Amino acid sequence: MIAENSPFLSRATPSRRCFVTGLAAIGAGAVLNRSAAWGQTPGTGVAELSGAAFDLSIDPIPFNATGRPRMATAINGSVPAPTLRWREGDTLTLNVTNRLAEDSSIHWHGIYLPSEMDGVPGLSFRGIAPGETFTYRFPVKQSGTYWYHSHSGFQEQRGVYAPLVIEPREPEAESARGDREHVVMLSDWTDENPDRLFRKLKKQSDYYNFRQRTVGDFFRDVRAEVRKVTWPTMDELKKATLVIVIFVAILGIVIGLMDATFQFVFVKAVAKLF
Ligand SMILES: [Cu+2]
Repeated sequence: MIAENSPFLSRATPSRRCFVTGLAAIGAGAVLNRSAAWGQTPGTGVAELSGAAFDLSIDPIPFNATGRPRMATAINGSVPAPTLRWREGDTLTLNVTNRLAEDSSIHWHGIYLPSEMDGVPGLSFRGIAPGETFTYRFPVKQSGTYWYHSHSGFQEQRGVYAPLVIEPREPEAESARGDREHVVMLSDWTDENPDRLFRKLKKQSDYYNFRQRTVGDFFRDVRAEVRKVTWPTMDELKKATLVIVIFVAILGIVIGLMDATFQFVFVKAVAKLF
């Protein structure tokens, strides 16, 4: 348990003790992180959990990021999953319950821990079966900002990812502290089934590269083409006009529209202009 006045707790959850879990925390997180609300996906809160013991539940949830209702995969009802705040030196207990219809897992990205706690299925961990709760237990031997995510199927792409912030055991020097700390996590979302998306990319890696031209491309092309054009000289223009006039005159004689004498005078008059 962390003392109420510790810098760790006061920065993370000023109004409550540790072990904040469940949906209720999302509301609390949203209030505490009000300044970050502009970055949230509509309909989701920014949850933040801190302490040394966590109950995390992986569930499917209805999700609407684009106006088209879809299903996402959430932790404790949150997409992205709740930010976890740990403290260097603590030994953590993380109970992760899989409420999906398929295997799941949580991989603690970049964290030093025993291999069986790493959370990558197929190595020294078999994954978390549907309905099962797996307890991760390990000491925190580092500090810094990391992230955690599912390592099963495309659950990460569907929402099972979040930041991990580990406070150093020794408080930072006053001079190294900012006035306020913000956690920024960027991600993207597709309404398309990520399995299908991946299959398409495996078959054709440029499938989503539409090669659409832009207005900028058009003006670049125009500039390049104009540079290539060699404009005719005045002399060349005059000669071309004369050729056309003679051609029209001969055509006139051939089809009998004009009198031959008139033609001759006409052509001579035009030639004089040059
Ligand atoms: Cu990872």
